[in-house]
Amino acid sequence: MKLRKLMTIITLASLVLSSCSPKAPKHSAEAEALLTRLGKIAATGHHMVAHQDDLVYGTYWNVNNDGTQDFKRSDVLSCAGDYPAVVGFELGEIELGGEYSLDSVRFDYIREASLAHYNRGGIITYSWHCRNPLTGESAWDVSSDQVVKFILPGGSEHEKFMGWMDTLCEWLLTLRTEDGALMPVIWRPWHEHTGGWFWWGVDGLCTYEDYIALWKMTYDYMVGEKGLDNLIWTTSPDVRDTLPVEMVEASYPGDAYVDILGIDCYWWGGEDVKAQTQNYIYKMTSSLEKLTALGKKHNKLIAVTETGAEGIKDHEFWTEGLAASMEGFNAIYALTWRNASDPAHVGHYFCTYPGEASEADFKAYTEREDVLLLGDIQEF
Ligand code: BMA
Repeated sequence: MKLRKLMTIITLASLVLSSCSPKAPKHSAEAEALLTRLGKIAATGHHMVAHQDDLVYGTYWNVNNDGTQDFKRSDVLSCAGDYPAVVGFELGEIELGGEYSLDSVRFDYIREASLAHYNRGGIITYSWHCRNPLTGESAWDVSSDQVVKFILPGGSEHEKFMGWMDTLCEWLLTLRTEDGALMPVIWRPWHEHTGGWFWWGVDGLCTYEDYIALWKMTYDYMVGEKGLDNLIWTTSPDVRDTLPVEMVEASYPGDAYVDILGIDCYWWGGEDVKAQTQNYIYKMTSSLEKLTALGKKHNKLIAVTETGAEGIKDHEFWTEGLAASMEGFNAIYALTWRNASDPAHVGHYFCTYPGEASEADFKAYTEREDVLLLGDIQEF
């Protein structure tokens, strides 16, 4: 009798405990539906084409000077005949409360373009190169290794930073679909934290504990305080030479705070472009192998949250580099970075555009069965 009573107490206690430690972030019905959709895509082993800022500018155009602002133009559409399935936008400097992002895109246009893409059946992801709250300089200002400490509760910049968070959240709360629901978004804060180039990097700029505290504070404020349960929380460490798993695990906020495990992995430099592509394939495949194992361990989807080759020196990068790297994995998308349009960033493009040397190869890549453009994901 006594033993049975004890067993009942233990069972009840473990039930209470497990309900206290959720295995995923809190989600609205729309966010949950997006996750289900992403899970179905993952199961096919196919991956979605994704491009940063695709609907607001391209190498030779910018919606600022476009006249119509109907968000129909896209370098991917011009070259592949359809939009990317996933479009990324950058919210850097939203925290300052101004009209323009750090890349000179009006936040109003980001909202409208996001909703236009969502209404076409597409998927949206946001990154945030948040300014350094200690100095007011850019996200790349790493002059202090105390910034994260200063903005955590009790820190001297906590209030100021929470004001920034509030400004960000108020803007995100305006992302309403026609029926009034918050548009679901793949949300990728505090990215490339395995590096030492953003003030939140764990490579010398903040401790693992402080990084985790920053992530949880961000989550608790956005979801708990502001009710932004439309976000799909996504980590995106830089892979460096190959994914630094120990670093990634040591800075992991926990299953209750993360939905997707991503990686940022680029093709960089080198005279011998084909050798560089082989190096890229190694970085991608070795990292994706490790990410797959982490995904299984934590029961999370995986993605390539940023990739590409600046200036696309290897004109077969798409089929020989990217497609070859993604094959055999279940990463849901590969997001190529932006095609900058301003004169200060000539050559800063990561996707093709009409007349660019890798255009034909890009088209061939998007025509592969395992590569999904916007039209291809409508069945999911
Ligand atoms: C970087 C570069 C910058 C840009 C930033 C945020 O990788 O493209 O020019 O300001 O992303 O979009």
